[in-house]
Amino acid sequence: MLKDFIQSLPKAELHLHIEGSFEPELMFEIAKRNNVSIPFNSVEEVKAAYKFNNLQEFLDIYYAGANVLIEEKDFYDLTWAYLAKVASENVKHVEIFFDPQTHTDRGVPFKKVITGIYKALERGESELGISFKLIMSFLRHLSEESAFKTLEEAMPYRDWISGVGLDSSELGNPPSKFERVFAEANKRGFKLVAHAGEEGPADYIWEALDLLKVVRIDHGNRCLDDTDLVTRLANEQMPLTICPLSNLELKVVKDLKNHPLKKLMNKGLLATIHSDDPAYFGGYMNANYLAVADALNLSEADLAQLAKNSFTASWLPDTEKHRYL
Ligand code: ES4
Ligand code: ZN
Repeated sequence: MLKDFIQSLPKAELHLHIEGSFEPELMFEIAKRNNVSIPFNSVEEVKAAYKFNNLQEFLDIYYAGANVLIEEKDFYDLTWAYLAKVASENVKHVEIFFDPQTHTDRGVPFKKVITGIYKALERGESELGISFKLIMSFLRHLSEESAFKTLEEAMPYRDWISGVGLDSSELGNPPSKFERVFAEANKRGFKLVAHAGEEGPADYIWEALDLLKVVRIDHGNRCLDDTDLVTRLANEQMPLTICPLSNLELKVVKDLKNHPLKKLMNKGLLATIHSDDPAYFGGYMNANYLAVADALNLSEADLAQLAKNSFTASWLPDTEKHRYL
């Protein structure tokens, strides 16, 4: 069975927003202990509200859900629940995003957010054998100034953070808006990634490469609109972290049968499969592999290649990567 084959593959998760792994059951539990009200009466009601026509409709609900997270323990519990889940899916390595501004803008200190997440990641490494990297993502709908402020707030935790990213509302917020912040982050030794070409045009992918100097593109689906860009991405073996169920739920694709993954692979691009916001989009890593495998008739060889690609594209040292290649 394809399902068992997917389960058996060691995989690396490289595109996961930890706030997007917030399952309704845990949301109710944390809301209760923090005395925060949420506009839903049951888990079923929450899940029924998860119907999106585009990225912005999702983001509005995603930020509302995150309001429940206040204490260090909340971030710890969120991250631990995620790691326990993916340990059961044979995920061996995770490089996860957190969105500090989602929390600091509501008065939750940076320290509580990162300490909760980091302690859970350390426990995951020692108890579950899942290695990790942490990526701090700037919200692109906020200002350059706010991103710079966040970069400064992160400096006491420099050693805990491997890279910086760029997420949230893409259209109207091109990578160029953050050129100076990324240049500064680069100087400070952070690895750089950015969401580009999810809803936005191929031009935003060029900007992410040339202005931000990223080492991976998150999503990047829209590169297929531009043949010169495809050539560039293939020549550089630039990873594209593809999220099939996210693309389906946010109407980036109408049907998974139209998903560009197979085309990307056939053009020699380094595509990888990830889950983005699994609590909102209906599935973790294996569900994403299986959904796209079924829709596109992927072979076991294709799936094994995608799982290998996830390690190739990771920031594990070569010595550790090679165990999986
Ligand atoms: C996101 Cl799917 C997606 N795109 C952009 N930003 C995000 N933040 C969380 N999920
Ligand atoms: Zn994302």
